[in-house]
Amino acid sequence: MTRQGLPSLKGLAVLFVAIAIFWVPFAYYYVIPSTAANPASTTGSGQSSSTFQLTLAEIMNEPWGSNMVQPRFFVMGPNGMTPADNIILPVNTRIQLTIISYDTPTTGSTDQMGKVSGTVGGNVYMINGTSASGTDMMAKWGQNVTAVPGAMLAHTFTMPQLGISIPVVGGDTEVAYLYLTQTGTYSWFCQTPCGSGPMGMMGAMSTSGWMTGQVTVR
Ligand SMILES: [Cu+2]
Repeated sequence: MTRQGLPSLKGLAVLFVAIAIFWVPFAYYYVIPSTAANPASTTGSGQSSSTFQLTLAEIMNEPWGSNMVQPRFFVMGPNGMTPADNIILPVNTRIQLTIISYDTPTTGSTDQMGKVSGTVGGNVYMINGTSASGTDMMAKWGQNVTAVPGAMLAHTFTMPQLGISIPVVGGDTEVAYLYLTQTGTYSWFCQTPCGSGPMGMMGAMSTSGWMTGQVTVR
């Protein structure tokens, strides 16, 4: 039995090695594109020192007035969370904009509002799972998108004079790259009707540092 079993074991080993070698080019094919799609690897290629980081946190239920809560954007930086009423950005510099949302979809958002525009590459890298409720709203944990459905949209970070709009999905982190070539002061605002009042355009939507503000490029 033993003498007869040995050749078949050797045959199995040869087959195993052959299968392993067969898969090498395919493994290469699959690993390389997924690594290239990761923004972290593109910033790690010697350009990180010249990349300006802007991180925005978007939270729901911030007290507005005495008896109302509203969603609000904050700038996250070395001084903690500060109001986003006047965001300073450098001209002619690669900007990594990260938006971390702790929120849920806004009723009345449209597919048109969910379109990405004005970013480097025309897309936004979306990472799921930052929500306290842990809602996984998209099929993948990270992917580049050029638009999100209105039904998923919580807010947008839109600078129309610069042609830039980034959809903000509740519970997601978004990473976008910007490159601004003109100085000046521009307005930013959210497009979704996320404020108070019958049209959702009051409260946060009409208060600087909440769902609207200025961006100074210099
Ligand atoms: Cu909003």
